[in-house]
Amino acid sequence: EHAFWDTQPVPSMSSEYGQDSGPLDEVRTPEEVRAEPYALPDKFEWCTCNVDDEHEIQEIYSLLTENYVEDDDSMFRFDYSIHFLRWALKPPEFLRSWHLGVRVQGGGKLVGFITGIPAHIRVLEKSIKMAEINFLCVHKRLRSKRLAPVLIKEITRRVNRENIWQAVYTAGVVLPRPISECRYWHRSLNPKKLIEVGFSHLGARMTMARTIKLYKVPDAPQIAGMREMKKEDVGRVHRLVANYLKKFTLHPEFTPAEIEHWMLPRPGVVYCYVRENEKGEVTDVCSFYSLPSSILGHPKHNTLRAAYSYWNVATTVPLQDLMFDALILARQQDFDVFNALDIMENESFLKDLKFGIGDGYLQYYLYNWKCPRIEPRGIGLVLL
Ligand code: MYA
Ligand code: JJ1
Repeated sequence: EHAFWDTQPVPSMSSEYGQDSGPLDEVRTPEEVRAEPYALPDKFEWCTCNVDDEHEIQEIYSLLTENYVEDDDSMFRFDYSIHFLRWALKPPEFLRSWHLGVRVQGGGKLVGFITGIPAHIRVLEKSIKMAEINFLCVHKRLRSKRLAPVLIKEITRRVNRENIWQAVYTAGVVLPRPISECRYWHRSLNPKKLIEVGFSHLGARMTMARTIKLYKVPDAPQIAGMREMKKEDVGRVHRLVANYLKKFTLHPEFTPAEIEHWMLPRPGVVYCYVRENEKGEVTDVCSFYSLPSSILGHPKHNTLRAAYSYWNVATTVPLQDLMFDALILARQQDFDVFNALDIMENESFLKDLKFGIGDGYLQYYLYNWKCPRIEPRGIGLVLL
């Protein structure tokens, strides 16, 4: 059933979710990890990608734009921008050797990719230095040739050489074995376009005019004092976010440098707004990132502009009011849809703010760590 995953330190699908936590593998030291890269099939070679190199980032962008994640009906494919990829792959303390590519031998075409970035992750009562694994991709023409297991083993080796033994990752597919199964919800901001491209459908007994009215939002934020986050806010946003995330069973533990990296606004990449009160205190923060999708084979529209809910903390207003402003700000920035998972406290606003449930799932996984199942509301981690 799972020729590869059955060899890995992950619980099997048939095992029970227990109450105990801890590593699944024998504890080792970096010196015990093989020093040589895993063997690739003939005609392929490993490369370490330099995302600062214009040509190399363009190759990564093309591989992903043409071959990365699609929805179940192959109508949309993620189209991470070059600026986004650099942001996602260069947080504080990132390692170049964890930006792993597979090329056709002789420095040829990039046909495979996988990445890791370092993060401190707390799960239940334990804080663990982990790798966050993302952007696993094999070119469509090379699918089902067992290249993915080699990419996963080689990134594991490179992570282990740094004395890191656990990883966290998400996927749309079910593998051995999810710690949590989450759902995507979608809030239409541009319903006419969403319907035209087949992202959503006109509801029963609904006209286009009624639908547009249903999803209309004000032109400007409704909460007094909302403004873009700036560099001087980093310390205060760090305290707000780091303290808030503690309430979730699974969450990252951010340093101020990481908050600056992940939350300071970057045009076209990440958007972050704070509420500053009369006393000059930052009391609330909301953020979202830009992840467009290519619209496959549509005569009129090429790109779906999607905003994804990121880190949100409300202390002086209901979370629902803060997220209503997030919708308004996303509409201002010309996004077509605002997406959120049913994680953290999102269930408290999804229905009232007219989000509808999507057809996509997001499974959360830990590598080499056994732990109890976690409900979506216990997940305090968003991976890009
Ligand atoms: S999730 C996004 C994944 N990418 C895509 O979905 C993009 C489009 N698809 C593709 O590019 C390919 O279909 C991929 C598989 C590359 C996904 N995660 O080479 P194969 C298993 C893990 O013949 P291909 C993200 O980026 C599959 O069950 N395993 O298949 C997080 C089978 O194993 P088994 C997956 O279709 C990634 C084997 O691969 C996934 O040509 C986290 C078949 O290999 C998947 N999404 O290529 C990776 N899909 O026989 C794990 C299929 O056992 C990280 N498979 O069922 C683990 C932690 C590592 C670091 C540890 C450090 C301590
Ligand atoms: O975007 C997704 N689904 C959309 C489009 C569905 C098109 C047909 N398959 C969807 N639309 C309905 C929205 C509607 C809006 C008005 C109110 C009612 C609802 O459901 C889905 C998520 O739902 N996206 C995907 O399937 C993409 C892949 C998701 C897995 C991502 C894995 C990433 C791994 C990276 O680590």
